[in-house]
Amino acid sequence: MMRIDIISAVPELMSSFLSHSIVKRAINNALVEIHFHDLRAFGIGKFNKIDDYPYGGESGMILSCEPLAKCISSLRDQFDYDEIIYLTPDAQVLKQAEVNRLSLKTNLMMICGHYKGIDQRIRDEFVTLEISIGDYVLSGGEIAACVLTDSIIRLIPGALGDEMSALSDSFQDSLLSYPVYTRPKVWRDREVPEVLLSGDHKKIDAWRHEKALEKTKQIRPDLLG
Ligand code: 6GU
Repeated sequence: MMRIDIISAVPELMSSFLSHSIVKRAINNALVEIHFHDLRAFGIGKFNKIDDYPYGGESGMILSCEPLAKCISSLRDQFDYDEIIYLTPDAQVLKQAEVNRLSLKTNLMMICGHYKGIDQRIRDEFVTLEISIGDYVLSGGEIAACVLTDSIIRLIPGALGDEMSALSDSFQDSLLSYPVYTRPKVWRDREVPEVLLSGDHKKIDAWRHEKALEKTKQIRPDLLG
């Protein structure tokens, strides 16, 4: 069973997203546990303060060391983490290969920061892996933690159900997905490609590979190296 602990100042942003669909089934089938930890509970003083102004000036607030350290330490005392992950735009961009690797782990911790970040010393002291989900800026790490969690959990054996397979996903073989069709055969004069109706699975596989290659060349040539 995998365990994911997510630290955030706004955990309620994630609980709804991570209690539906494939993630919900994985939780119900005891494949994974997700635990949210409200950083505010580790805040300092009468107002449970968790952030402060950056040294050197600049706008925005930075998550302070002590509340994060207390929260991370309390978890680390109880569980042996394979990775302590900080979600941040100033990091390596997440790729499917890394998701595949993380899906084999047992205990993962994820830390969500304000978009201006967390004190560097927390990164130096605790974080073992830093991940960005793309070259754009979000207002916090929570959406990124949902993205990472979803992408990992759907790969746990049993999460997808027998009728689905992650092996045919876009990116799993460095190609974008081929086009797919369902009934009816003709819709607004647009026909389903003949080959898909042929029943010839060798021909269908070849067609799909060709289409995937074509699409990848056109819109993501960087994936072909
Ligand atoms: Cl992980 N966090 C934030 N705040 N923005 C991002 C991101 C993460 N990844 C891409 N943009």
